[in-house]
Amino acid sequence: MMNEALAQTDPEMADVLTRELDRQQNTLVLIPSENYASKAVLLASGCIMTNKYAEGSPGKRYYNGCELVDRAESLAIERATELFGCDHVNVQPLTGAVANMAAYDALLEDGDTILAMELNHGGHLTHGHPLNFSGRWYNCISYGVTRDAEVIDYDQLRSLAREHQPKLIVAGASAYPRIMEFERFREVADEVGAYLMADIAHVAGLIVADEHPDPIPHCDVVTTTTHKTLRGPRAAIIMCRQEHAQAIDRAVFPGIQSGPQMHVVAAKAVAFKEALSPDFKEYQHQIVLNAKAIAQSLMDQGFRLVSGGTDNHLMLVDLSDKGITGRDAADRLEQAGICVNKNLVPFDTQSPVVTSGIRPGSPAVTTRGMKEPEMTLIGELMARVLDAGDDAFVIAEVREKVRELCERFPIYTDL
Ligand code: DSN
Repeated sequence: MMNEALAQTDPEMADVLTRELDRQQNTLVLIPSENYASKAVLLASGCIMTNKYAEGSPGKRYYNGCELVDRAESLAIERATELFGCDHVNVQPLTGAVANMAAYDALLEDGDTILAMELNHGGHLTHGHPLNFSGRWYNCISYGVTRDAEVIDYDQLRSLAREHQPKLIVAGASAYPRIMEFERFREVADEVGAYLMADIAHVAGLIVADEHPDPIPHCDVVTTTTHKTLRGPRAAIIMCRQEHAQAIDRAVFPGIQSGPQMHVVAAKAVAFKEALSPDFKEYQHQIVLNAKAIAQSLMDQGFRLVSGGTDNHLMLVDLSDKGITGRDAADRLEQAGICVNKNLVPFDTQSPVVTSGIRPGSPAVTTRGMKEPEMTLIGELMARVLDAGDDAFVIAEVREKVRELCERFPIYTDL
């Protein structure tokens, strides 16, 4: 990766990348939307196809010289179709936000009503936040979680759907530690004649490994990023029923995007091949076991977890009774070499830049080969830091233990 050409052309950037490699190698990454892509995926992401324009789709391009990018995109399509069992897939979206934009554009007119999960309760910016295109272009109504059990309030979902008659219901979250019951969403959608879309960006890997319920049989459209539990390149795809295929493809191009990033499409194909392997199933199973082990360890140390635990790859730690905000907790953990993100918890009284919680997850540390004993230790180390106040000695001591742990489970040793 850090080859001579880069070092000669741009030593400053070569140095930045060397240091970022060192950071990733020597940090415990617990951000649940991050992962370590394989060397094969990294190689494809930086491949020769970065040079090629390829508007259109395989066999129907606006540029010549597309024979081999056609093959790359066809491989991505064939493998995604097999992996998810979908009717149709568009593998060109650059990001999850663009995939959601294209899905809405294919199904809706401006001003139509969308019913989606509240950001403060675990939803996503593209699910109707007033500052996002979704909240500005559509009439967005939000459902959330119950106050007591902190799980999706399906009664509220139904009554909001009856009241507002949405054209689209979105099932999906970026900070929800429990499973999504897509069948129940479908029942509500059918009752009010709405389309149903699932945004499975976080749990896509779990779904293909049967560690989470499958949305495909229940949904008109399913979007996902490819770099979280799926462990591919930083990008997205859109899957849909055949009846929506043409509208989805047109929404992606020429509706929103022009030239697709064919090097990233090639990397998606590689990631889908990896995800079709039996090893990937085992990896996803271990992600869930590991998340449960971190959750148990934190609860054993006296931390409150939203909904009392996790069924998937992440958990929300509510710090409101600990005298520390999510922002300060994440900053303090980073000093000790543990990288998490601050996160709103349901009914949070803090702002999104401060928050009362953090959102640890297990995908990246599981990629390193760590199992339950290491997860228990990670929970203990987190608790030591969070309970330590500004005690620099404790933070330095934990930093050393984190370094030892990272050295025992190395990554990218030959980059
Ligand atoms: N930023 C992603 C996450 O961390 O969940 C969502 O876009």
